[in-house]
Amino acid sequence: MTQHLSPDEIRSLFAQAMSRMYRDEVPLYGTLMELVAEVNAATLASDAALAGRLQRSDALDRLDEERHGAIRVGTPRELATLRRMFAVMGMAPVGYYDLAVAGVPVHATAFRPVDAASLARNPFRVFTSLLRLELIEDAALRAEAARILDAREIFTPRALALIERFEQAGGLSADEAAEFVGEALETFRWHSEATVPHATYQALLAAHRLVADVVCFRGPHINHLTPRTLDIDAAQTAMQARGIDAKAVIEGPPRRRCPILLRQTSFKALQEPVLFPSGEGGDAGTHTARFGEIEQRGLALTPKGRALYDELLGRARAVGGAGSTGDDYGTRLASAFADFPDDDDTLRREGLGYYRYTLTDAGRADPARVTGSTLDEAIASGLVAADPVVYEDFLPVSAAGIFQSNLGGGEQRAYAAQANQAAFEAALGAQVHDQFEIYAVVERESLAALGTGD
Ligand code: OOG
Ligand code: NI
Repeated sequence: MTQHLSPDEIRSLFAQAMSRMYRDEVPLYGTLMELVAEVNAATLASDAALAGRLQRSDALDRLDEERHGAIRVGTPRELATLRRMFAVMGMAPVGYYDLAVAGVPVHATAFRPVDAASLARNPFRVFTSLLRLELIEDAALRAEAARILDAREIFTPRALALIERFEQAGGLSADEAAEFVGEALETFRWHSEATVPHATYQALLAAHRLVADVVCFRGPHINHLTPRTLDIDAAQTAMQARGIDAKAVIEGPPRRRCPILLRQTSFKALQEPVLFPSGEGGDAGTHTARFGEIEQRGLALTPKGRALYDELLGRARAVGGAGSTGDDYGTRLASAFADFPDDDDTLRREGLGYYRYTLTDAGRADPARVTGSTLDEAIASGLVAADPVVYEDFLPVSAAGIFQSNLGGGEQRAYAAQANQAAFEAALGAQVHDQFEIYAVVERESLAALGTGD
């Protein structure tokens, strides 16, 4: 019997290979990685409590490896095959994100590891959007886009063969895995030659800039890779100090003592040279799609906490109808979020966030006292530590902000279309996991392992 490499191992190899490729393609991403590593080292050195918490929740070792990427595909077949490709790397679709409400004609999911051990090993995630062709108004253009997409193949024959091999054999050997990583990478590579004449590109660009990005190239080039910082405000300042053209506003919640969910900022997409296959020797132009992003992750919220987050964010964005723009946005955001508790004890006891419980040294030394205490008593007397479960997913409003700031145009539009999770799952060929259930399991299992009296 051949030894199979674990999907976690394959994911790590793939994430490393992807990071190397993107650093070569977009050198500014390398700069961003250096900057984030410096900020993280400084933050850890000055915050022993944070370092201890990350250590307890297995998050310290993974920190330098941690990042997410994003791609956009055009057809159900492409999405369904990606699902099978990501399964080789232990990544499953989690969550449904409707971006049409925010004026971007896609819906999406995040492929990521699901169980705690795999997340601790390497939480690499890929935000994956599917174009909603039906939202292109012009019927002739819509048909042309569909024809172009149907004619392309974004996977190498060898990648497809190795996916089948994985499905049949239940795994890949180390050699097969290495080959798979190289072949899979081809799907995410940038191609500076468009597959359509400049005029077609322009027509699709006019329908929506994102449509041109999805339809006019050989594959769904990775459009950003995002390292995780422990202090996004410091990283944002460092970005500006290095003259990087950062987005004006950090998406997500304001700075808090107890970070919640996800805060993100990015540098603007680059204008890159593209050759269009028209006339003799092609026709030179540019395309704007690829950028860099950094993020800070915090507490995963329960449905109750998330509802409060959505309400407060809505309040901050509604004032003056300015969305996340406008000079006073930071002030509006901070004042709206004054109503969100900002200490772990309250967040935990009000059921706003998920926590992972572990015995402290004192707790391990005195099991009888643990058994004789309720959870709250055990925490109060230092027998049990409650650490925030880290949010591993994305936020639709933030994602829309990231999309908008990186499409290279100032356009704002809205689609009347409804969210359509059923259509997305039909295209995917599977149902997406419910993120809340995943966090709840982590919390429940940690509680069960504790042995407190309640
Ligand atoms: C995806 C944007 C969403 C995030 O971090 O919220 C995203 C895209 O631009 O394709 O990556
Ligand atoms: Ni992103």
